[in-house]
Amino acid sequence: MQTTQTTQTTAESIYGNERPALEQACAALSEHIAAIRAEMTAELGMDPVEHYLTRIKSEDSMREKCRRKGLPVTTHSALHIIKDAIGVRVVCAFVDDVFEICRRLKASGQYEFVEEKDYIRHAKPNGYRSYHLIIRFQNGYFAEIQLRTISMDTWAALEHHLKYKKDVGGKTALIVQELKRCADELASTDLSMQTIRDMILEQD
Ligand code: 0O2
Repeated sequence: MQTTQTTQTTAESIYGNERPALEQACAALSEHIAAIRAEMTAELGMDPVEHYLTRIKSEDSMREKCRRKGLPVTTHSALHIIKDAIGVRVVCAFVDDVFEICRRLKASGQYEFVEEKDYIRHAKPNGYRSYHLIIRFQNGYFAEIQLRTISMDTWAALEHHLKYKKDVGGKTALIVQELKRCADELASTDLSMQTIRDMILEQD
């Protein structure tokens, strides 16, 4: 075991004394996304972001994730092995804006891009769609950025809610199948909405 790792007691923060620095990194990322949003709003004549959220993963969720991954429940695991202590979710009206925000984040050269998961072009088998980026800040902290459309976000929220409803009896297979169908229909609507937006922009 590395000597730098400290075992946390439940009374201590799993983030140890690094929480203020973590919050600073989260705020800096949030400001960067706000700046990209402002740039694109000026260029497009409309705000590409419907809403966005930032969070530091809660103490309980982080501890639970360490255990689930078979990691010691330490500050080192939380900040340097698990990569979503900082989480940002950017929700756009149109799918092209998701990819454009992603492109601008990369072009900024401010972060190392550690991992990228395109669940938009390659949806999960259950229908989940979203674009995930894991970035590393210069100070070594990681953040997960999830970018998605309103439709994708609505589906994910509903699916998350249903996942924790325990008593679905023998209907599980039907629910899974119906959720997948809804995800595919929403994806098709996203494409139609994008086409309509493109037609409107061509008029300008
Ligand atoms: P929370 O509370 O949202 O942070 P890992 O992060 O390594 O444990 P994985 O599967 O490699 O897991 O990462 P992935 O696929 O990038 O997913 C990470 C996050 O995406 C999840 O975070 C969810 O927020 C979201 N997500 C992924 N798949 C689904 C899905 O099928 N349905 C919904 N509703 N959300 C999903 P956490 O840590 O689970 O939770």
